[in-house]
Amino acid sequence: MAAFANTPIELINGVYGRLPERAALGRERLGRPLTFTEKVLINHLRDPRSQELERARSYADLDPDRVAMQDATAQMALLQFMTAGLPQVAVPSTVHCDHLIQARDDGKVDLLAAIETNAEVYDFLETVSARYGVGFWKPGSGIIHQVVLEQYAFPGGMMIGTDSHTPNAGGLGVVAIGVGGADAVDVMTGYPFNVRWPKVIGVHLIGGLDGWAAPKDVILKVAEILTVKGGTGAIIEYFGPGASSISATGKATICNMGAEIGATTSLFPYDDAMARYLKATGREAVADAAAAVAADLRADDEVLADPAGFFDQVIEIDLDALEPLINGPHTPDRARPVSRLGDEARAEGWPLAISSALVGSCTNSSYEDITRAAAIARAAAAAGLTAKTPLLVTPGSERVRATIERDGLLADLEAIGATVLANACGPCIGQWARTDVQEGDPNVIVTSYNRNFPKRNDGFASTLAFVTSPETVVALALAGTVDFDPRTDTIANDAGDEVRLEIAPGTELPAQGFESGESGFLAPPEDGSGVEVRVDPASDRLQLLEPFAAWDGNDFVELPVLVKAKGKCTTDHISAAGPWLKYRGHLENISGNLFLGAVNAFTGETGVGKDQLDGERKSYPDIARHYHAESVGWIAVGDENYGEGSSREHAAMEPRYRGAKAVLSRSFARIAETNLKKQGVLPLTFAHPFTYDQIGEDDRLSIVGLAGLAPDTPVTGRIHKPDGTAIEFQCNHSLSADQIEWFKAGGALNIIRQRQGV
Ligand code: MIC
Ligand code: SF4
Repeated sequence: MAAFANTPIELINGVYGRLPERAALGRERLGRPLTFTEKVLINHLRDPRSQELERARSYADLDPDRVAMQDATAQMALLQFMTAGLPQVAVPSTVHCDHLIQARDDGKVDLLAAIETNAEVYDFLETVSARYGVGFWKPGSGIIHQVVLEQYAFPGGMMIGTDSHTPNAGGLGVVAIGVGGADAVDVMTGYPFNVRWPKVIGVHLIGGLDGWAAPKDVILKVAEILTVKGGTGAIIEYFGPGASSISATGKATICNMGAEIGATTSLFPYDDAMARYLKATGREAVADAAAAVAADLRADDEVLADPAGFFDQVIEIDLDALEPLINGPHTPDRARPVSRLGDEARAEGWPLAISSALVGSCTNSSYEDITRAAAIARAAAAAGLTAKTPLLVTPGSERVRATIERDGLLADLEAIGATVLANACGPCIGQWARTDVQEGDPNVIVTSYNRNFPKRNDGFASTLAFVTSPETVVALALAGTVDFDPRTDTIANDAGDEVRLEIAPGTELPAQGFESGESGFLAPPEDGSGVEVRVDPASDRLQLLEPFAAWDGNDFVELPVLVKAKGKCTTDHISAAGPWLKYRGHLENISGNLFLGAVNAFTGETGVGKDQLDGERKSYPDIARHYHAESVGWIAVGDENYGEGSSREHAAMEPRYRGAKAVLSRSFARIAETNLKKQGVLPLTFAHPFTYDQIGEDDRLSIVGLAGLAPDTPVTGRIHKPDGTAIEFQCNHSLSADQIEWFKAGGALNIIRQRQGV
């Protein structure tokens, strides 16, 4: 498969060529007009005539146009692909090196250090990409989602990416879904992508953003309304006059953070803002091709006229009335207007002083974002202000970096004291060599990122992180305190004058066009079969994978509970990032972090439980290692929305590797649930949420009747108390008939291997 630095127009023409006919087929089959979401999905169905299309029930087989992988997840995805026996990937695919660069000094120095520290991993990713026909974006080229938006996304396209913020491309009208590596392997091996046919939530935007309100505030508001699990099983489709008033990159911000409400993805219909962005990024032909099928790159008129009749839920947001918001700490749906944070902080006993302010991440690092942030900085500097806290800025891509440098915007930010970091994830994923505070120091950071789970940015549980727009981050950095409303409050300069900050409309696109910066793309050779892929058996960062064993046909009987997690158990709690990112290609070593962040429901401790084999209290990874060595299977118990957050399949592969048989929870986040299924671990939800409360530390759990496991049929479990009594309970599962086969085979990859004859 040839891989290019952009999506060939022939591929796009192919998608558009069949779009009107497929949309007509969809209308005929469903007997009604279609949402935009449905048109894109129907246009990518493997079997559009007979695929069942019941929202929130049917599992659909889809053929995405491309696969994107970032370096921290690509390692496991490609290690799995290597065992599937294919000579080349079957669908255009790319790898993007963005997660492994640690922020320490500044962009240039940090990039060079990362190239040295991660040489083995980058070398593996580069050679494995060359070998199997995958395009490779070098470290420094940018964050996967910005690069995808600039180079590959096209309205009406469909893609999957091994990162939960893949929906960023919805800003250009793509159905872009975040997945675990095993899903990517399906598509790269020519099998369809299997996902539940979604519900569709419509968000009607009216009015226009003004003053300090930014696209980020739209999604912070939606997160407040829907909460971290309200989007589960749904695609969020934006529409209305307010939608077309937002730039393509602003739309991308909104779609990006749809991951925080559990949505399968989010998207906007095609409009002039998208056409302008396509043209500014050198894709005039794509804009022209899209214009020719524009009627099918949005919902049908009947849907727009009566949204409530066609969407499962409709939310209306008046952009004129939107106030700048700031969400946190610990969860991205805890919203309040920035004007109220000071009072809340006082009431909660949170520090008012800000210890660091950070602009960037895949969510908010576009040219327009930086123009708004830089304009505030420029006016503030002219009025004699500088930032009162460290201000760290990560450009989203090399293209954005080179352009903002040329246009003097970096200089504006530096003039108030900002440090420009590498074009990478950096502190957003704990790649932050922070020395100004230590564990235990209560401190507040404000970021324009998307997630704010405990320990995520700097590894410290005592850091409280709030997410907001880049412009509010800069304002708060200048004020140095969260007790500041940028719309009304003033800041004293050195001369003692009270300065009111100015907010100006951003510049959507650079007047002089984008600079390309240093090219970061490496195309694979036409024939990569001779390329040697290096994995040193002695490496502590990379390890070839062994297939997992098939299910032995037995019920799970009286298994210990490794962990019963209380409250949030995100993928950051299950498999932390930060310092652990270095083991993302080594299943055994990364299993050293298993459940280190989980809060023990029996004791309230973090990361520590009781080993049922020897009665000792140890860290969860140590207990799991012990059970594994003794071949004792085990079960994990979770609370609501288990596995929220990232797509990292390590959160499923590590338990699988260490002998987990099932995860029982009150509810699951979509990607985490699929990842467990893919790896052969049963995700089960309690039929009665109180069952969770009945499980004690020394209890054993059985799951019985597995030979009869069938779709839509509950499963029976038993809690065995130490006194010999037992409580029976019911669980539900969402496995389809095909997914039950994954379980029986010991994981979906084993089925691909069997079919490939390896
Ligand atoms: C994240 O934002 O949590 C990450 C790091 O980008 C993850 C992927 C990973 O863990 O590698 C995600 O969002 O999927
Ligand atoms: Fe990277 Fe952060 Fe975006 Fe994840 S959310 S892809 S870590 S910038």
